[in-house]
Amino acid sequence: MKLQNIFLVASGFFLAANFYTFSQNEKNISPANYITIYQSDSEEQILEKAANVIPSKRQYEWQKLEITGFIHFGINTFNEVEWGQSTTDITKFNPSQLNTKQWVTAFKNAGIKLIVLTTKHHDGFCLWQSKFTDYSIAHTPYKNGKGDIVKELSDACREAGIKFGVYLSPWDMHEKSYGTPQYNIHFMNQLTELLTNYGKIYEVWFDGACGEGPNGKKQIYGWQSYYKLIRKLQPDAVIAVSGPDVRWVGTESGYGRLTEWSVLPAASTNQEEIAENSQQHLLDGAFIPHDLMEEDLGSRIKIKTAAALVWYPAEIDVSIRPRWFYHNGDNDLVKSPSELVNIYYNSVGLNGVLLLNVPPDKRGLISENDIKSLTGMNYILAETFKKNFVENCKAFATNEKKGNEAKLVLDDKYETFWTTEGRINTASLEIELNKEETFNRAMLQENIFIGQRVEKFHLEYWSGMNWQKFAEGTTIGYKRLLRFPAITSNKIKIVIDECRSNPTISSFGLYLAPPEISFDPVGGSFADSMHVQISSDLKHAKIFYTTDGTLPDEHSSFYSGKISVNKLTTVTALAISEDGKRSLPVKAVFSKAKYGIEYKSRFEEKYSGGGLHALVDGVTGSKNYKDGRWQGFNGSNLDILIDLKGEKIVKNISARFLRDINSYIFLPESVEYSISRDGKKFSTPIVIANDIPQNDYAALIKKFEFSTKNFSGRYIHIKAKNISVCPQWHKGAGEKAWIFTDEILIKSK
Ligand code: FUL
Repeated sequence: MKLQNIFLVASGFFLAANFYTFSQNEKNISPANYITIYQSDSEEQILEKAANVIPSKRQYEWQKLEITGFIHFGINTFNEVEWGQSTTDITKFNPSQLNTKQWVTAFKNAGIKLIVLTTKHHDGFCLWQSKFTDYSIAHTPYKNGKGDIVKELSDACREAGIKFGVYLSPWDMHEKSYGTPQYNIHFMNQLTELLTNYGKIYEVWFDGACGEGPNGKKQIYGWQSYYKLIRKLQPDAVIAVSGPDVRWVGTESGYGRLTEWSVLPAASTNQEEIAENSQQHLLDGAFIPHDLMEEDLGSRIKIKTAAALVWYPAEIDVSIRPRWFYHNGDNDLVKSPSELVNIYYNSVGLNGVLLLNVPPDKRGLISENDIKSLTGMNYILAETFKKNFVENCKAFATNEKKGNEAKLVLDDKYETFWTTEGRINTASLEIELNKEETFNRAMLQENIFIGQRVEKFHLEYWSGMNWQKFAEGTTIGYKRLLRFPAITSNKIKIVIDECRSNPTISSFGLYLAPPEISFDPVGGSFADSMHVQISSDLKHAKIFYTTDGTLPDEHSSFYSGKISVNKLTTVTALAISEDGKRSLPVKAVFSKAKYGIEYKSRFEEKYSGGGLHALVDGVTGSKNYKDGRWQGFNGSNLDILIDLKGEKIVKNISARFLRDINSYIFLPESVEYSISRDGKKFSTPIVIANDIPQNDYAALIKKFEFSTKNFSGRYIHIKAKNISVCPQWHKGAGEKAWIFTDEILIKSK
């Protein structure tokens, strides 16, 4: 049977029945979205069944999007909170420059193909003109109560050719009927508004979160009715997270599993129940598996004991900022382009779909830092994947099936694929490149129309003398991306080491990413002078740099060896590879110490802040503890001695500390200053106690400062008292607390 036929059969089949069971004695397993396992099935039969579970058409269309966008926007944006309250005053909602076209452009330029909007978050505030509540945009100053952001965004998406999806929080703190059967009607009414008034909807996102405490309201959600309604009104929409089509990957870090199966055991182990509900199972939750945070969801061990198997792929949701909603204090904490690229490799590159949240600010715009990171990410990915070195090369397989030859892996078409004759579970395919090429990224795709099958594979290159392994992995699924140090060769081999049935490989690619720059040291402080080394991961890339803060290009100084710096210097470097690809420019700051410093307590190497002179070099950090300027003390105090290099009258002194309790970084309890002429006899310490709350999640920098007239001497002893362990109310209760400091500022004469 030809592939297209299989897909038509498969998709038609889903539309018709959504479900298929086959008789116990049937040999050829028909592909289906859900396959029952019988107690009499042998392990081999179970594997064959697993290999034939396939996505529904809507699941497949969704998977192909690869990167999707999330927008958290609402009354929380204006109060700078993550979860509002049932009584939050909504009249503060008044974005002054709201422009959904700007949002869509920012997402589209980043390669994002679908946008999901928080139409109603847990606080119950609705971004559209809902007839079923007053707690909506209609009762805010925005456009004199005439605004409708669901409309504005869905229109902007349509115009830009971007798909649109809705997040509607099942948990509703404000709605009076919440906790009663009446709420299900209310929820369905709201769902109906969203699914009928705004054009085509491609994703409905049901959050599982509910913060009602032990005495809170308990809602029995009418999931099946919700699902039925969605299928009726928007049959192409996937239902995500608390829904049957798309599963939460289990973390909010942006990183999926190294082994990510889209074929999972269905939760119910009661065969009669499954049989009885055979037409219903996708609607009644029988599909929802166990603990989604578990590392292993779909291995052979897991499927062996399953009652049924279902296609249930992973979505990886993560925010470009530390939090889902916009907070002013997070502006320095926007993930960098390279952090986003890492997320891409660990989500899309691990058989998942990335759902990247970029929250608009109070103006109603996506802010500059976020756009810069998105643009940087897109630049790196577009440059990396623009040329596939194996396209139209020659391929030979150890075994190939007529109509599904090895060469189809290289034709840049997802639907065509290579497979073997018979159900074998190891095979290999050799590719002869047109000439020797240098590459450091690889991409593999399985044809998920047929199923997800590969359990283990590796890649080899021909060294001129023998085959050398250079990359390996477990599952492939829709897409697997691999990164490795650059290799130059003219022949490579894909080896499928273990497979659940005959492998079906759709596509393979080899690419060269733009060069990456590294500094040694990465930046930092020195006493007199310092040597700086710059390198690129690509051997033959040329490096250019500036030392005046401007952006380098190919006309800037050519880097030919170590640079020596003896004053505060910003070095910005750019690498250009042999094939003309440019790195993003990378900056490093080198600073000269103003005073001497001696440590009596030790900072952690990982957070050295730029070394032994960092606290007295005049350079401060941002609110991002990872910016290389912060020195971290884990569980211990900061205890230092500063040498002013001569007797001085100190008029003002302060030490800067960071609070970022998300990262276990607390302000010190107090900071003590004492002074001495000879470094032996010190004045009675002046103690500056912390006077601001620790239990606030917004990152903040605080100066522990004092001014005086009679503080003179040469040596200053500074001691900052760590709270030592995270407090009881904190998620890290009992674990070591950090203090982070970046600078001691001294005014003297
Ligand atoms: C969670 C919610 O509680 C957060 O506020 C956010 O919306 C995130 C995507 O899902 O469960």
